[in-house]
Amino acid sequence: MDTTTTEPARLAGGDPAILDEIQQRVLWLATRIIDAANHERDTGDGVKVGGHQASSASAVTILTALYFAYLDAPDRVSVKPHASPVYHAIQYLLGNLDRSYLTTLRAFGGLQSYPSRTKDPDGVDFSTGSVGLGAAAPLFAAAARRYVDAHFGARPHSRFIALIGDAELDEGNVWEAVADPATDGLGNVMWIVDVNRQSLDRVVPGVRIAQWEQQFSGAGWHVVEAKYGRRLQAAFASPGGECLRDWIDAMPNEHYQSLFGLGPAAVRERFLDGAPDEVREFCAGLPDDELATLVTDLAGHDMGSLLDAFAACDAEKDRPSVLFAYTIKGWGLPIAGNPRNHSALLTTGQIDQLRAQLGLTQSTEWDRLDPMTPAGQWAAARREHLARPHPAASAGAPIAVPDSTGLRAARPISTQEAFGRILVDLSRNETVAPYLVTTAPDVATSTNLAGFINRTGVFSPVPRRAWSEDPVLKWAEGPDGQHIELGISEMNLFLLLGQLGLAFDLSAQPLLPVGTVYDPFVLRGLDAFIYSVYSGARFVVAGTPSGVTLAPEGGAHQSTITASVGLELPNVTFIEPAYAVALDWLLCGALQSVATAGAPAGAEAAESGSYYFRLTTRGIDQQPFQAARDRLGDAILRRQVLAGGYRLVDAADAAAQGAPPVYLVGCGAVMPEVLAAAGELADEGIAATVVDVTSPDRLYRAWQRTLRQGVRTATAPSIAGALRSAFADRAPVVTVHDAASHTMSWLGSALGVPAVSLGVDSFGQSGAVADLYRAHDLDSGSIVNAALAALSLR
Ligand SMILES: Cc1ncc(C[n+]2csc(CCOP(=O)(O)OP(=O)(O)O)c2C)c(N)n1
Ligand SMILES: [Mg+2]
Repeated sequence: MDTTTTEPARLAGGDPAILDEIQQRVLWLATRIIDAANHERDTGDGVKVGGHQASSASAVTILTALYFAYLDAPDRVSVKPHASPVYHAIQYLLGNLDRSYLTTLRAFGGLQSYPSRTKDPDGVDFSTGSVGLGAAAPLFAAAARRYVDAHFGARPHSRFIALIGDAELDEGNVWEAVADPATDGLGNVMWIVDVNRQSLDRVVPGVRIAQWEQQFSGAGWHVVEAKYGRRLQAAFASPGGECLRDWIDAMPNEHYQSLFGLGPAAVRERFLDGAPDEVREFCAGLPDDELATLVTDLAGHDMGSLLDAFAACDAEKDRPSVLFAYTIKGWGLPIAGNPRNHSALLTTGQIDQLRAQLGLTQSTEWDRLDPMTPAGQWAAARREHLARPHPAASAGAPIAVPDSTGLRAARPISTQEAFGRILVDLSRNETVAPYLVTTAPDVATSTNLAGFINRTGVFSPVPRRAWSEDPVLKWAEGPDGQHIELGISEMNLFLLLGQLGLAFDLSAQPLLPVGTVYDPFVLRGLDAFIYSVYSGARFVVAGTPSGVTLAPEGGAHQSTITASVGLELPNVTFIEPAYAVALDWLLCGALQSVATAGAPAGAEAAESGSYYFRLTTRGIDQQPFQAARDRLGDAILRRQVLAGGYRLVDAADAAAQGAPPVYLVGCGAVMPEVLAAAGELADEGIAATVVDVTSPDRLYRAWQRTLRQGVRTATAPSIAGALRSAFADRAPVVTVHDAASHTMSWLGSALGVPAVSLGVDSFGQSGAVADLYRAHDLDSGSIVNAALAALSLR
């Protein structure tokens, strides 16, 4: 393990005194931004505003060193969630944030509590908030960059940096990311751990830190420590000083941490509590205040030590680096080191004192650094150094994705199989193929990506020899490969998809990322899924196989609530087609939308998010879809399929002749049972129209749009167009879905008719499809009974 040197700091052009002046101002502004949010804004609701002065303070030196002495324009940084005020203070001092924002932390339309790519005004590289994810995001962004460089030519060199809290290392997703071979060897990655030895509730036990360092080393990372500041290092090196290091190293974090809240005399007493005689002797010659300053001199607040450590990380070219920078939570503030300081706020009196201490007044407190001073000039120089072109300026013309691949499906086929065939077809399309990149957490073959992989190969930064010939799967690995294989981590899947889906911005290269995952395990990666789409990433994910239709696999592998998740997740369009050609149209449409990522306003697709396809392995007869095609024609049918639903069987004639009408509304794999039920009902003189819902999400959104429009303008809402074209008349509905019945139960309200919703509301078990459908009332007999029930509710 490396330890930073005691050599004089190399400040990359920044003068130590200037950098210190700047960091004092950063500390002030970050602290005051939170203070103003809490003490000067009347929200009128009595809810505490909050903000994290102590967490921010511990990161001030590190972030000042990064932005004012280290970063280059192409570098990208993830800032730990609770240091967002520090980030904004720095952007303000660099001239990238208007002064008016400084009093808007946590206000509507103002600075977000945690750094947000999509909501903050000052160019956040990575959103953070859910701890652990902000650490992994730059690592996967670097993996995405490596892929882009290999396929499209090298971009300007970027370093991908994460500043993370020490307690973030408790999150499992961090270790999943570190351990995956897809992130191996990324020498342009540096994680900086803000080791303030405190989490939210407690002082982090010292043993954790040693263990974390070993885990990084074991995963092949370069580990650096910036632990002791130069004062302490000098003391250690002085005659008799070695015992001081031993004593501090041996001291439990809880003991060390308790020093910060004390006055100088009390620090001596606490520090020497239990100390060996030689330590007492060494300290005897030091006055109290000097001793207190000395023993709390940590390298994470020593600019020179930090810059040396950054340089040590830079020097390591072929593996990621992690720097453990020891800091003080609440550094420079009266709440320093207090174990309960996570949410503590300075009082107005303490703020007044800090302001005066820094030589500021109420009329100068929000000022930028005076441009006539060396610090002001340095900030201006750094602003220029860090300026980068707007991403749209570097993006080329959007990728031209066709409306369909012309997929033919004569025999029964499942949506999963069709999905594989569509991707293979697109891999033959010269305008689309270069941009397609697939990824999966060890389920590529079982989710039908094998055909695509056979054509495009597996990505590896260097060619790898295949040792066994497989007649079915050609697992050729090299820099041209277009499938990125991950270990079994659904968090990694969604983090990588997210970063591939942000390559249009972070690597100036739009891609068409497509991921696959067993549908039940979408939930295993859900926080990363949410993270990625909240960040504005654009990708397609297929959850397959899904539902109890995966009958023999039993309850542990059968998804139920994923359709609701897909429907409800913002920035995601949820799609669950039953038929192969519908999937073809929908998947091409989704990729067309993803392809517009980063396009200038106006050229963007109507939906500016990601796509979640829920698919199955149940082969179903395609003839009914062909009949609908013949009846409606491709132009109309395609429009309705894309809008969310169409009439697969139209019983309007029977209804016109007096048969009582009912709608059987199916989604996905259950369509054969729905069609059979319609047939049985027709035999009993009931006009059962079958609607195939291809996207409950799009129908729901269309409905909500008209409702909200009505609410906002205080006018009577109309029925949404997408619903009107699928449901021509008012008639009771039965919804049938291999997913929680709740997913489509709103249709009754949307149409203003009685509704009976069939779906899977309990855990499944192993069996045949027919067994499972019977057990969950998805068989045709149950659907018929549900239709009769719905008719009786009229
Ligand atoms: C996934 C997740 N769980 C819980 C939280 C609540 N939380 C916010 S900060 C924090 C402690 C963080 O400690 P650390 O990472 O050491 O940050 P610092 O000491 O720098 O504030 C917790 C538990 C969160 N933001 N995200
Ligand atoms: Mg901490």
